[in-house]
Amino acid sequence: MMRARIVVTRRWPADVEARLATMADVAFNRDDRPFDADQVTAALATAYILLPTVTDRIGAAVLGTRPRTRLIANFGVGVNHIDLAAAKALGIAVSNTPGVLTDCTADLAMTLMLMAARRAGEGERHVRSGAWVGWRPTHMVGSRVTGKTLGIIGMGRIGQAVARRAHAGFGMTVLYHSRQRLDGAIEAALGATKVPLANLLARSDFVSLHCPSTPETRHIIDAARLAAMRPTAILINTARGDVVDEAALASALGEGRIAAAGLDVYEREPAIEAALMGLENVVLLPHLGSATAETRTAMGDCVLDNVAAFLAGRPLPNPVG
Ligand code: 8YV
Repeated sequence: MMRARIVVTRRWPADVEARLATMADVAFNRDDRPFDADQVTAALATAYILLPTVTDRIGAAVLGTRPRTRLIANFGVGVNHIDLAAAKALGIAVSNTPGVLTDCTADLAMTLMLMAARRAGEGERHVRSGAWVGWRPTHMVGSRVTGKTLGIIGMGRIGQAVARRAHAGFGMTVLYHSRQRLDGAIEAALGATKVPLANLLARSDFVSLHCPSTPETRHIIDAARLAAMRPTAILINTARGDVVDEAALASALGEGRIAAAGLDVYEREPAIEAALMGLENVVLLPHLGSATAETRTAMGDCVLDNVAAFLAGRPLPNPVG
């Protein structure tokens, strides 16, 4: 019997790759080099199922080549790199991996908040440079996190997980901006209040982004919204790079119009706005939100669940679009 052909675009945890290999005829990407547009097109032409990640651009151009692929099961929750409308028009199903990376991404948002407020990256660079001459009362003074006000933009699973940590662990006041209002009991448990975006920006000591990247959220933090933030405020982005106007952020940080930022994602990954690279008041991480051994295995297993359901003709556990 012919087994379904599956193409995996990047290396995955070895145990998950081994499980996948028992399910179908799989082409793995052993050297882990990112696919270019031609390779994505070729994969779509031959694979019954494609297993991509955020590093693959599956836009209208490659989908316009009339692919043989019937399922795109994404390794990751964000699907802004896939043209969902074009896939739908071609009858290609799409799935993602929600839920399994919520806690790790929320942990990383807290990491960035603490690092940016307490100048941890700058401090580490200082020690390693050999410039540290010892303790003094005025050295590398940051700002307190405990008890401050956190504004969350996008109050889905990850936004709520950040709110839980901030409220229960750090006694923070939580404001949020979201399309939908949370259930009153959830709001009470998280100590969270829904407010208009302008109000959130004016009141928050920390602003953390947890919305998906869509045409509506693109540059939701732009020059005007940065100007509406407090001069002492800190911006955190673990969502997608293009929800922030990176050039405007670099100007605001460089001119001290906001105090600091912590970024895990960028508009043109892996490229980063040159002006950000020289600034001490920004923490720059290489898209580590879901990067724990436990979560990467869980993400892989979640993709496999969707593949197994598809091959068995059952509904996808995590359909998108
Ligand atoms: C993933 C992410 O590692 O799942 C997401 O949306 O941003 C990351 O945590 C990456 O996207 C894998 O495709």
